[in-house]
Amino acid sequence: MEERKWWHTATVYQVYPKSFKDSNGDGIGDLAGITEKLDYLQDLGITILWICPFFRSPEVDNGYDISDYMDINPKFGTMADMEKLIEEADRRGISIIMDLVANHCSDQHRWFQEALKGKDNPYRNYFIWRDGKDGKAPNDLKAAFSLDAWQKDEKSGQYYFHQFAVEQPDLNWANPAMRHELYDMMNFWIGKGIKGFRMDVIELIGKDPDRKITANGPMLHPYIEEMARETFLGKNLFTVGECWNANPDETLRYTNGKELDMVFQFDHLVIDEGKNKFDILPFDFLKLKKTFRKWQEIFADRGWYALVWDNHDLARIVSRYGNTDRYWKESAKMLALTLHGMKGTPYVYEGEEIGMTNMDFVSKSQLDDIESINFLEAEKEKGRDEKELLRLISLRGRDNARTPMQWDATRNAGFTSGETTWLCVNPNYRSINVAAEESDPDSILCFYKTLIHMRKEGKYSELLVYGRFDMLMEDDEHIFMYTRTLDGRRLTVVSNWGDSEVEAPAVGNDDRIILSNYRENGSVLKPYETRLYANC
Ligand code: TEU
Ligand code: CA
Repeated sequence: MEERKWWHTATVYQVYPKSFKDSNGDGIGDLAGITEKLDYLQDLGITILWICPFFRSPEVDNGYDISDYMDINPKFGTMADMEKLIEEADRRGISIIMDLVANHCSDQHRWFQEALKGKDNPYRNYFIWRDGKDGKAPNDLKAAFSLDAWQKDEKSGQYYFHQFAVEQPDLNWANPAMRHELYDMMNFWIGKGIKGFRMDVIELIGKDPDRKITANGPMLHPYIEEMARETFLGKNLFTVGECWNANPDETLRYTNGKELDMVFQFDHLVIDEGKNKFDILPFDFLKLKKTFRKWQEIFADRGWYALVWDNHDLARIVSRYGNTDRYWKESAKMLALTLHGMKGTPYVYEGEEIGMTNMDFVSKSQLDDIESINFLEAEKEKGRDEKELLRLISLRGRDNARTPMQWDATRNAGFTSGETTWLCVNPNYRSINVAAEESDPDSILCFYKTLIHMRKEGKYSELLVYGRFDMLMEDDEHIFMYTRTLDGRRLTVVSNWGDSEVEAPAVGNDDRIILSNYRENGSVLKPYETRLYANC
């Protein structure tokens, strides 16, 4: 039996502070807004709250470009607001984990401003500088939110390395002074009562740009081990790393006890991606199942898995793998049970629990995200049609996840008392909102609540948390079916992933349905029907 950890029974809720709840009417979500909604989160049953960056930032990448790690973005409030939030969350049994952006900072950070002063500045070596080659960048590495990963500094003539926007210079992890300053910062937050970290693109910190190695670099694990020892290890905190390129070996290394508790990997969320996220391929259901089976098996008895559909970088899952035309509610619940029935720690991204959908962006002025805007501009230059590009952005752009949380049917979805919001509210808030779903026992929200509580406590908790996973009917084109077993007790999840009826597969004689998205369950599975059976 695996060693038990306090977070094994937890479901994590992710908040994007700019979009969750505005407390002062300026149209921007804030920390006091999160505090206002803690009762809602407690009622939902979540026990870990991951809050995206709330630090000082010029917001080129909405807070993932940090200019002061130990200060609060004034738009979000003050340090006193943060302290209050931590305390109030703690009172409700909710542990707050913060986003650690350790691969890069903002070009407005004091370290970078100092570094720009010249080659002799003590902070120069906090970043990665190289001379150009024949008047060009040192090599052809590319960045995520701009073309080249090297940016020339006219004053010194040297280039600095950045894997994201030009305004997000990469930190130089080879410099121990820089590393220890980051550790001090982490310990500062641990001292404030933070219970752990979600580590942004942590897989990139071991980079070796001269050899064109970015993810999974040679020094990656030594750095993480050192960071763990210097900060969170042995303090009963919770850590999760963001690792787009994690393979099984890497992942087991991350979770070997000396590094992180778990990592996010996204294989099941890129199966319909071609060259990049806006190059959309047909959805391959069999590949999806195979991917889940593979990762569930890897973590069968070591390490731990993060179960995730949605986050602030992804389009809304019900719009992607569900069906928002005719089976919005059914498919949202089906997706929820399919994921939450598996082994690992489930993550719920704000609004996922009420079935929030993608937005239909029809003009560039509605967009905020640097990734989408840069994509739109670059592709337009190549002669592509703006309408078509906006269609792709509406399907996959990050702003889909960032439209304000839909609390009720009043103006601006009850997100703000103000007239305007920093990003448009999805017009479907009149029907899709928390208030409507709270008063409806058949809602997506209530379904999520049931799943979260079932994992946390009660009769099926242990089975859901520790039960062995076995995929069934892996070659079936419509049905996602698996069992979780422990000491002869068994749960079976059966989901129909299509909009037509299919024959319901046979289950064990003692199995009875304990949860479903249809009131009546017969010998066929209705469109998007999902069932949870138990033999105990
Ligand atoms: O995202 C990691 C990352 O690699 C992104 O480029 C991701 O691939 C992209 O958003 C998918 O469309 C993290 C954060 O989650 C993201 O919000 C930040 O913009 C990024 O790091 C830079 O800090
Ligand atoms: Ca505000």
